[in-house]
Amino acid sequence: MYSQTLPVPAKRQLMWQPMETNAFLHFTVNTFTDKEWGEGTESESVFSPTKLDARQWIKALKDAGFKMAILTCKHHDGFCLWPSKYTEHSVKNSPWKNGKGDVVKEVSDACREYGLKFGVYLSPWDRHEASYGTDAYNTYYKNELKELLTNYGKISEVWFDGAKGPNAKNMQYDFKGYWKIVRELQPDAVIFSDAGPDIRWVGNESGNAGQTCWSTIDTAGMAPGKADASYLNTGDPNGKYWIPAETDVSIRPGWFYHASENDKVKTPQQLVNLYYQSVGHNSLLLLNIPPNREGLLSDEDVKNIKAFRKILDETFALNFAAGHVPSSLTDKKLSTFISLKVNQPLVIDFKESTTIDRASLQENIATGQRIIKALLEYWDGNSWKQIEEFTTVGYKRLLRFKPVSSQKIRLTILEAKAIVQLAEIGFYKASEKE
Ligand code: FUL
Repeated sequence: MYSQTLPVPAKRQLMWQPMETNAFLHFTVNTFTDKEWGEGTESESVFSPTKLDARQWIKALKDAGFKMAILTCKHHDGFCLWPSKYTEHSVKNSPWKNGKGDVVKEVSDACREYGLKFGVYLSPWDRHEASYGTDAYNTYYKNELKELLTNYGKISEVWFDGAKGPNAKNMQYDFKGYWKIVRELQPDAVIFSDAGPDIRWVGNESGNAGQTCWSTIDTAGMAPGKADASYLNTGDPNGKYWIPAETDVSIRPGWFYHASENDKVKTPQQLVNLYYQSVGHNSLLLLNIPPNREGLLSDEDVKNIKAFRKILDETFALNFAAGHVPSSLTDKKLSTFISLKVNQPLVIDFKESTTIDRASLQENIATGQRIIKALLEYWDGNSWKQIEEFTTVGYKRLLRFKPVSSQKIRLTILEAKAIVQLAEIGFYKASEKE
C-alpha cells in the first residue's frame, strides 16, 4: 500500500525546526536614510548609531523566547556591518566607534552570552560593489562569506536572499560555489534560499504558511529566485527533497526601522496569529525586529514580543490530554510516538467534560511527513460531531476552533503516505488575551 520511500530531514534540518521562533535583525545604512532598499551610493558616514547595544537586542529576544538571531550583515546596498578586508564600504569608515566597531562581532558575542544561535544574511544583490555583474563578484562574495563563517564562531543559518531589483545588472551567481563554502566551514548550518537546499521561502512576506504545508518539494528546474511562490507555500506531497518552509515576516510594515512606522508595530495578538499561521502550519516563524537609529530595539517592539510569548505560554501551559493518552504523546519528544493506521481512531477520554478550543498535533518527522488528511471530532453525548477536517501535520499542526465542551475527542487519520507516527497531541483552552 505504501510503496514510496519518503524523504527525511538531515540532522541539521531536524535540529532547526523545533526552534519554532527565530528573529531577523534588519539593520544598515537604510536605518539612517529611512529607506528599504539602499542605493549603494550612501556615504559610510551615515552609519552612526548613538547607543548601539547588541546585548539589549539579544536579551530582549531571549526574554521573548526566540532561539536564533539572523543579522543582515550586508543588505542590497552593499554596506558591511563588519570591517571586511575586501571593501572600504563598511563600518570601518563610519563614525560609529571611530571606525573600530564590528556589529557582527557584538551580535554574535551577545548571542553566545544569552544562549541564542546566530545566523548571517549576506545579500547576493549588491548595489555598491563595482565588480557586481562580472564573475569577479562571485569571488568577492565568497571572500566575504568566508570571513563571516570563519571569524564569528558557530553559525547556525546562512540566508541567501533571492531579491534583485528590476534594473539590477545581469549577474550569474555561483550559488553552488557559495553553498559549498558553507558546508565546508559550517557543516551544521542550514542554508536558506528560495528553494533550498535546506530551508525554503514560504512564498510571501505576510506570515502565511499554507494550510496544507509539505516539508518536501522538487527542486528540479527551479533556480533560486525563480521558484513559484504558491508552490513554495504549500510544498509538494510528491517532492523528492526535504526542504521545509521558513516564514519570514516583519513586526513592522517595513524590514528596516522607520520612525513613521512606530505606531504600526504588530500587536501581541497579531503576533500570536502569525505563530498559528506559521509554526501551526508546519513552518518556522522568522520574525524581523529592526533596531532603530540609536542602535536599540524600540520599546514598543520589545513590549509586544514579550506579551506575545506570555500569551503563547498561557495558552499552551495546560495540556488536557496529559494522563489520558500514552505518555509518549505528551512528553514533548518527537522520537517517542504511537503508530496509527488510516481509519484506526484514537479516542481521548478526559474522564469529565472539558472545554477546549485549541489542538496541537506533531509527527515524528525524523521518518518523514506522512499525514495527508485527518479528522478531529468530539462526542456530544449521542454521536461524534466534527470539529475540523484538516490536511498536513508534519512538525506541528495547530487547530483553532470555537470552544467545545466534551468528555471525549476522536482523531482519525483519513489519508496517509505511510503508517503515521504520531509524536505529540495536545488540547488546550486559549489564553483570554488571545
Ligand atoms: C527581501 C529583501 O528585498 C528585503 O529587503 C528583506 O531583506 C527581505 C527579508 O527579503 O527579499
